[in-house]
Amino acid sequence: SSSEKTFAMIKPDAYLNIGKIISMIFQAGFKINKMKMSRFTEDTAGIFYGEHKGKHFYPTLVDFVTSDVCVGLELVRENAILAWRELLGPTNTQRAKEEAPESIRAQFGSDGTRNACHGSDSPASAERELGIFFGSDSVMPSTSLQNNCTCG
Ligand code: YYY
Ligand code: MG
Repeated sequence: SSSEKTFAMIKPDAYLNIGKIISMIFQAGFKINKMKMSRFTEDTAGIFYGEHKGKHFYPTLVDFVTSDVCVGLELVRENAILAWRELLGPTNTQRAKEEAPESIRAQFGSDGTRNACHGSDSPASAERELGIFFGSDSVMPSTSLQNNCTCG
């Protein structure tokens, strides 16, 4: 089947482990098509995590994700969305440690909120999240820059 895109994001707690995480990404056969380091404003974090507004953990989540820089990546692979979520492991770090000790969240997360990385959960989420993090073509058309990495 054909290749798929997903949005992956290294959260502020995993910043120091970025090298190891990127190695795992290549090891798993992904191509990194885009990568950008940026800090969320509260407003943009609210849009990004809009589906969680009103939940008990929402304020903690927004505080955390705006606390420092994140590194967003556009990953390309066959079944990229599922494959990246598989590499992430369960949302809760403790559960990840028990059920998937090799996973990114097991190795680099620290609790239920500080869980090292994000991954889109569907093609629609991937499109939406990539648009939020990397911006839209109306400001800087992607054709004005080359994006043709052939490594990895
Ligand atoms: O998609 P995923 O990141 O695995 O989980 P979501 O249910 O979408 O939650 C987004 C984000 O919110 C999660 O990565 C950590 C945080 N969170 C939390 O702090 N407490 C919870 N009980 C559930 C989620
Ligand atoms: Mg989610």
